[in-house]
Amino acid sequence: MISLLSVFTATAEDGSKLWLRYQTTHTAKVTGQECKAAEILRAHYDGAQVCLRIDDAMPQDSYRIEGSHDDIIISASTQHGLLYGAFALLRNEDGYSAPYYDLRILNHWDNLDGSIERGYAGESIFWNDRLEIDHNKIEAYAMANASIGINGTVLNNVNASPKMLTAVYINKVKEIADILRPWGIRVYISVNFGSPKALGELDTADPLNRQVRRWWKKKADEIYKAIPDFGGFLVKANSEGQPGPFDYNRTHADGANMLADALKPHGGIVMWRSFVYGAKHKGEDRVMQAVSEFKPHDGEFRDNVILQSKNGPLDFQPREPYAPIFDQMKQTQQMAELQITQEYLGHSQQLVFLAPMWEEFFTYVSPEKLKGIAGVANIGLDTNWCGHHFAQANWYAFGRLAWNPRLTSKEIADEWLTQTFVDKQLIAKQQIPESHKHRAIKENHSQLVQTRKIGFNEAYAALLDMMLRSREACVDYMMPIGLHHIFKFDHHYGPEPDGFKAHYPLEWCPVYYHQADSAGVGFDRTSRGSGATLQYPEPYCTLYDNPATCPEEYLLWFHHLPWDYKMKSGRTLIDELDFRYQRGVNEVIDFIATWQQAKPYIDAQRWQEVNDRLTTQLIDAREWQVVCTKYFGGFAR
Ligand code: GCW
Repeated sequence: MISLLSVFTATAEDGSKLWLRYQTTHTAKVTGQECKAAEILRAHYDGAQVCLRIDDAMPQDSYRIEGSHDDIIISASTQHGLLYGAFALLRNEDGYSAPYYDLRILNHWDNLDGSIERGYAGESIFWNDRLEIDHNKIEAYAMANASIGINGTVLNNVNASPKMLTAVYINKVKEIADILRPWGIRVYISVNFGSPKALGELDTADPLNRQVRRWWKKKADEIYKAIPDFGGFLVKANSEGQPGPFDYNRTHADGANMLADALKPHGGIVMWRSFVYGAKHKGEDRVMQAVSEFKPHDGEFRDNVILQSKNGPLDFQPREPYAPIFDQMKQTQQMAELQITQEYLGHSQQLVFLAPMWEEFFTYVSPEKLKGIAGVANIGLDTNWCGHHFAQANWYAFGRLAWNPRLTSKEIADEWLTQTFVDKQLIAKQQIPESHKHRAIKENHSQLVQTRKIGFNEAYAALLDMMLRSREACVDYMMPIGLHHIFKFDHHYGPEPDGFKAHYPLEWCPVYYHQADSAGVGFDRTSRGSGATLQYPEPYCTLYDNPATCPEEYLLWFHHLPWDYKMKSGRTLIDELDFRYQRGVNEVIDFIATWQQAKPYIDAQRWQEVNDRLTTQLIDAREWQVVCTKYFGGFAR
């Protein structure tokens, strides 16, 4: 009898392998195309033979897997398609698959000194003061991305150093590009709009100035000479102090188009961010400013410009309504920017699976509206890459959703959990017959019931459930019923509902966002208030404008309501707030119990590390609850 404990409890693991915990088999004879896919399958596929075939007629990056376990054919039009097929085969998938988006891009907010803005998993894997590139690390990074279909990466922070465009750094970008290329990953960089001036080469960065235009063209030529398949630029302009076209009384379109013209001959693109506030429409409700600023320029952008907007109109809060800019820009190509790193969702201390949030976004913004997806990475030099073992699931989920935005959170969580925490391959290798397997699980289950209460299947189901509930739990214990941005300045970890204007600018100020007073709480964004509801098309405009029809999860985002306002539950608003804060805390307690019960099935190191963080998460959740219920209760009671 094979002990299931030894099957499921792998030897010490530190998370460094991510979801790629393949056995090394060397059993498969792999014929056809010699490429990365062949190497991977030769090392890790446990069937007898695989043929890799190029079929020019197939769409870019798509693949088809046919045949039986021991005699597989993978077809694709390129080696990258074959690679995606190889990883799919290792996930036990078959059939045809094609990516929904051509642009599946990670954004690294990595600074050239190695620090990472909003990074919670150590220093940058790309940059350090020594300018040393760790080839093995980058190769492992490439493989992980390729395994989930990510095909582009922006190597530096959107708050970009002009130095990125100097010869030294362009050379480094080339070095990284050369490592990533065989894995189907293109490099992009963030550029500082003021670079020609900041580098002391010109005395202006005016996008309509001829010398400036020539400077960017020459820069693009220089980059493409080193990196022929370079992807293009990502730009944060006239936002949070970054330079931009406004500095010269020009428009976003003037700025973006100048860069687009420089890249166009080489096939490059410009991803121009719409995350702007306080520059032109100072004083206007911050969530409305992107539309105010960009809508007048709809239709003015070149065809190689893509407007990149965050999923919500504010800033990556645990819950926001979708950003109406996705509806408003009708003649401009758009991308969504999701934040994988958990800036506002507990950093790498809290277990929060983000796929449900992104799934929610796609129910409002139809995937067809977008040209591509960008995700702000949560990757650093930490051994387990992401700080929290479960934060790896967010990187995974991002890639899978960029490949197929119709996948459900549950499907993704299931895939990830199986690959990351369960040793199915080991079971298969030991060839336990299906019937035997069930018996083994059952016998073991009854044994474990006495000591650990639940069997593997139940533990697995509970872990899956924990992942799927974790985002809603976070919303509950941080900011339920549409509350937002009541974080501590400036690290955004922990509550500060009394944070007020004297401390920092209005647009970052908790009291500005919740507007609590003795009369009630919430931000009036209705047609009678700031008018933000008017930026939404029907049916949302009408739905959101009326508290009776506004979904309760967005209620205080759009409405200022009295403390005794009657909620659907029958509770008053203040009681409902208390109820939800408590519910959030209860969920974390439940996650801890789930993790305890799953202990027999999880390797020791990862179990302990996750357990430590769950303990922190509970302390944090309680802090949110205590601070916020006390603060709001002070007005209400
Ligand atoms: O979410 C905010 C962050 C900043 C970030 C900015 C942005 C890179 O607090 O750290 O800067 O958004 O998205 O540009």
